[in-house]
Amino acid sequence: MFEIFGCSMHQGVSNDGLKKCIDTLNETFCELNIKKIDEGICQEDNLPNLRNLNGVVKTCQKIAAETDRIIKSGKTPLFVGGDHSSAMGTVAGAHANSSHLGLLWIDSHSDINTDVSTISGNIHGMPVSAIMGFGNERLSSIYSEQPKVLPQHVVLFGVRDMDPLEKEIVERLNIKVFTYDQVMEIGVKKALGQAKKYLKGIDKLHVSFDLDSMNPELIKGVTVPVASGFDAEDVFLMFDYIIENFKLSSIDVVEFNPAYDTDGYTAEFTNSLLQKIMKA
Ligand SMILES: [Mn+2]
Repeated sequence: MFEIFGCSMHQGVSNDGLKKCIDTLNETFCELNIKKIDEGICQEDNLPNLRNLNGVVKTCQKIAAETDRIIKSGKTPLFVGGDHSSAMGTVAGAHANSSHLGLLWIDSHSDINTDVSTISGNIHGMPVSAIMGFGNERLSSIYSEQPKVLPQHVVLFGVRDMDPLEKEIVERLNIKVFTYDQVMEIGVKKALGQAKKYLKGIDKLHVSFDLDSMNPELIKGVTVPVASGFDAEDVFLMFDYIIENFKLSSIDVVEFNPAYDTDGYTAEFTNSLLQKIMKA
């Protein structure tokens, strides 16, 4: 059984539109009733390569504690966000309850920058490195000092935009990548079947779904859109397969930005995806 909660995290990309993501969903779809965790706001050191570091760390600690609590109560956390830096919190909470946690990162970006490779300084581009124990120590030691997921237990799924330095990190760590084109060529189900085989060493899976993995012509309410991407049918198929075939630890559905959701479809889609997961 899933327990839904969320955070309108925006400090990982400094975009004010994200601040309203949970309120917008709760007001538009009362039945969702997403329990809201407030962002932790801190005095900042104003590091250009780690923007809002203190606030991001403080917020992720809160998200991790709530994720941990939900799992220990026997339920499966379903987290709604907010910028993708929040996944450092959910994955840390999941790691506290799993000895070989796997990570399926469904995203148009690889989000694997570090404080050294970053161009923007936005922490929402760094969670995958931090989760594996690389990059800034404050980020990699959220909730526990241990790495949360081993590089060989990470799958990047649907990627179509990687910075050159991110490519270097992916190659150096030998991270498994399914680009969007590869997924479309072999089909969503077959690609996930290969991912499952690849992840044979894990005990539980954390799924982190970024709405920008989808086509921005359809899903306009995201902060960093990339041309092309999954449609609604692809994503529903994906979650059918995931729920049926993996032992799930926890799920994120993130990066809903109401400020860019000009036709309201991104909110509507997010609601139907969350409803579908909760009914599973
Ligand atoms: Mn992302």
